[in-house]
Amino acid sequence: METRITELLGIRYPVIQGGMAWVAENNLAAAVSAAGGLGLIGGANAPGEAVREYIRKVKEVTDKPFGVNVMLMSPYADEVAKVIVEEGVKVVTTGAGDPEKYMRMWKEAGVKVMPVVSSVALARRMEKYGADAVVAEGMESGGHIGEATTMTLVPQVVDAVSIPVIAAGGIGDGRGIAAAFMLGAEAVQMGTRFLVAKECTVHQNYKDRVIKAKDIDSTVTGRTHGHPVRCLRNQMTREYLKMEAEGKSFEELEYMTLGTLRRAVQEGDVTRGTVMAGQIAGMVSKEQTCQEIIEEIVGQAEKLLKLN
Ligand code: TUI
Repeated sequence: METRITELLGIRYPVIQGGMAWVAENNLAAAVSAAGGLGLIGGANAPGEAVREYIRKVKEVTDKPFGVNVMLMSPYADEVAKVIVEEGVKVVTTGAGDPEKYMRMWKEAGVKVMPVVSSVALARRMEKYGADAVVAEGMESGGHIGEATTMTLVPQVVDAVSIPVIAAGGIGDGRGIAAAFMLGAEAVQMGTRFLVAKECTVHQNYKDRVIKAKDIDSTVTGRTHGHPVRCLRNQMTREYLKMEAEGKSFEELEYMTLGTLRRAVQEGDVTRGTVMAGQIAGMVSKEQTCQEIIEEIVGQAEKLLKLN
């Protein structure tokens, strides 16, 4: 399954791990990279020095390529963007915004830049600014999402740009990879399937909730305020959606969700915490190592694509 992406990044398999906030720390990133994919450290809302520590820990255990995801709504995005250059990180992905202001600095430092986009317009703009690839993410994904589905977004982005496209959102096994390749993608990014990886240090309650989830167990909060976030239904989402329907302000709703992702990820409060996960949660049935996950899904995809 060699593509322009495996060549660009120097990885064995065209599988990239999502840079999930609070979840994608050094253990998961190192394990995905060691298994031949591209592991990502999720910068999320962490300060630059915390991300530096994660980067150093990954470097200690693997010499395989790995990357960092910069969450552009973070108050620390500037710091994290600089730490990436200082630490010689080879690959960066960005999310939840337009990374234009950092592109020159990263390109000059030789960092491969792969912004996550949820529209053709942003994909085009990213190509113009010198992006090496784009991750086209459909609204099947967990966390902060756009409007288009993966099935519709990926081929439209593929037609609009010449740089390689990585498909994300709703991909959980080899069938998803094969489908994404049929749409013109040259790699996939997966988050939810790696959430339950053995090396992923998210609280066991969070993993169990994902494993238990059915096809329609996720919902989207924040649509009315332009900050849609996909997460699994629980007491938290019910209260949020009720308040949203009552017309509560963005500030009030933001205040209500403050710290709730951390509460779910670290404390295992899957009732009142925010359990971000994608629509494929219903397909995730067991914990596996990153190597087992990657080898299983790549094997399935190769068979479907008749590559061996
Ligand atoms: O970034 C993500 N997913 C995320 S970030 C995140 S952290 C968070 N925590 C609490 C509340 C909210 C977020 C959790 N999940 N995915 C990549 C992604 N980026 N999806 C969509 C976009 C996106 C959306 C709009 C990228 C750019 C954009 O517009 C930028 C512009 O100026 O046009």
